[in-house]
Amino acid sequence: MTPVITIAGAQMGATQKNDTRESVAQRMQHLIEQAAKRGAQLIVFPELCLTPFFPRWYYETLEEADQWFEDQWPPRGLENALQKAKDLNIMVQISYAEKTLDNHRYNTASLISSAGEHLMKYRKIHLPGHADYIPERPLQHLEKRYFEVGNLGFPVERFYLENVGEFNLGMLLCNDRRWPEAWRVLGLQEVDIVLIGYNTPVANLDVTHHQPPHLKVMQSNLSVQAGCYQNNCFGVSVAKAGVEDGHAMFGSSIIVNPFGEIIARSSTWHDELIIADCDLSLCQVNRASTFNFEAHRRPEHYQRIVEQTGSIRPKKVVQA
Ligand code: CDT
Repeated sequence: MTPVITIAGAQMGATQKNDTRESVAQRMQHLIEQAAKRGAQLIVFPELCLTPFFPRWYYETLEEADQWFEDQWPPRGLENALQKAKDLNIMVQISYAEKTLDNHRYNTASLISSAGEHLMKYRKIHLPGHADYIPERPLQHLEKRYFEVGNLGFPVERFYLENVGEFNLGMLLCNDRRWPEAWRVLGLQEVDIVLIGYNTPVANLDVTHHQPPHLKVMQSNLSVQAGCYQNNCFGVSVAKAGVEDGHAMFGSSIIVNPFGEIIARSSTWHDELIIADCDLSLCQVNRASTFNFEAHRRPEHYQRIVEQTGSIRPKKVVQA
């Protein structure tokens, strides 16, 4: 058996504040149908794929933002799209704002089997931005206000697919992709495929230094390419793109192989599929050489990674 899995990244164009859930679900269903037609066995949707990226809006109370949260499974309005995925025998990953029965709120991704069962959940750990309204900022990024830090760690689960065999799968959400620690925790569980949904604005949020859009795309790609190369895995990094209620997001969805190469990329700011045949045997190449963790890692020298959060400058100044 050749261990090849065909994976589709379903980039989504903008979703406006007034778009209905029905219209979003129809777009997702269309992407599922197209992906299945093109032979995909797994389709990956962006972060917060059911709604606009609402953390850019300030609500005084958490309850006012509840309109953007899902408190049932499957999420409201997705029944037909998920039934279609089941009929077409394709696994689906969706991401959404989750409100639990005991009132906790998370930025969450769920993996659904081709038989329609909920297989696996990840709750975003690296929440960017701030918790309070900051008047000087031209653009708010209030993920720290609306979400709690994920409480599930970075899980990797082992799955079996006929015609593919066994593979190990993990998930990250948006800002997580920029943190090597997150990738390494997945890599240490021998992850073969990392699914990543994101929403990244084109606008420069760092008020002290202008970073043009091309640089921001480069940094996003660099993070995923390095994560895949250094951890011997495929990465499927899928954006919400386009201008959402006046705010542009850069899109640029990619699929990356374990050598760090981009093997598929989007070229629009609209709903668009990117597809790649991912040969999982490639994950073994550097696992047996450069990145054979057992042979080469030196965890006795990595204490700072887990003992320290912020950086600490050396105390002594030496005349250079
Ligand atoms: N959604 C998300 O995590 N976006 C961030 C932008 C952060 S700007 C404060 C990202 O890392 O792409």
